[in-house]
Amino acid sequence: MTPRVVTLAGGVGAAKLLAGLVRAHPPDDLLAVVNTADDTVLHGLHVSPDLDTVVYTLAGAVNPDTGWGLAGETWQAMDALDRYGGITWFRLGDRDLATHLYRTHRLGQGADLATVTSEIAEAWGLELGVLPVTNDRIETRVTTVDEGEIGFQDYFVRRRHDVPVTAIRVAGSERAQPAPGLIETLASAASIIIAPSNPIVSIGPVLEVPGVRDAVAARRDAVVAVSPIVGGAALKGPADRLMRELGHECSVVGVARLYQDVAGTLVIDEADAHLAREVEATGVSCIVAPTVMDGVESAAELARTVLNCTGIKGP
Ligand code: FO1
Repeated sequence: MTPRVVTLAGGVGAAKLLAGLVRAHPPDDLLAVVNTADDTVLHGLHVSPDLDTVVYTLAGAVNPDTGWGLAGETWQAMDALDRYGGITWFRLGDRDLATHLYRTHRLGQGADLATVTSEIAEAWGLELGVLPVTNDRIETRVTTVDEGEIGFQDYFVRRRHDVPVTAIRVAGSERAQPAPGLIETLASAASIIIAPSNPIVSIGPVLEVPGVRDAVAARRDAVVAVSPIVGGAALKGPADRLMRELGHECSVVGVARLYQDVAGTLVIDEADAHLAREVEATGVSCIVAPTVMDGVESAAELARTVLNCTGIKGP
């Protein structure tokens, strides 16, 4: 059955909202379309951080302190790698490694990323659909003031996203194909949610896959975005700094401007209630609601708010 509620997702913020959505709506009617431009190849292994954050979070297995990787992890492989001076700044836990070993093995057998992702999601007992936005390799490349253009994980992890950025591009996006069935699913969706992920490096690459932005824009009245910016700041990660460094206003109004062609409604936190009229002035309807998810109950509450915006009544 084609899922009626489609969520465009990045990593941690999206995973939290999805954990609420599966409590507010039948999971088999939900599809998460996930950014893969954070993906990287390390130690010859294909790592898909946003896909894994979504799967691990919805499986209740994610490291709750970081929002990525597995809870209760051990680091024997990383410690052993230090002996050789191998790459250990990107922390791959011993059980997390199994995911990358399996994914790399299956891709090597010729399976596409969507197939492998559904195998991994099913192995973790997930009922909702988890789909990479494309099976093709796309890669966020970040131009920093001191190193020039580097990979996303070099920026985000090795440099701790603590270096000014002058440009962002998604290598490979121009020739990437949307994942099989994605365009049709967007066309027939009752509700499309843009999760509170980084608009520049998480949602941006999803929309940049040819055909996706137009397919979402065509359904603008059914599209509800949740602002990842609260009180002028990101709750986690560099979204606020990246918006400023790339010339966008770092506020819910700036988010509305980024999404105004694809989202008919933007949900903002009560902390930004005073900006609701300015959001509406961009042509995007504005809903004020608690958007800070400090647990699955608040996430489910936000999910119900979002679903109600598009006329989908929860069970
Ligand atoms: N983020 C970090 O800040 N440090 C890490 O060592 C790290 C390792 C890592 C391993 C697997 C994985 O799936 C994600 C990992 N992340 C790490 C998060 C990753 O950088 C994500 O891309 C960000 O969370 C942005 O989505």
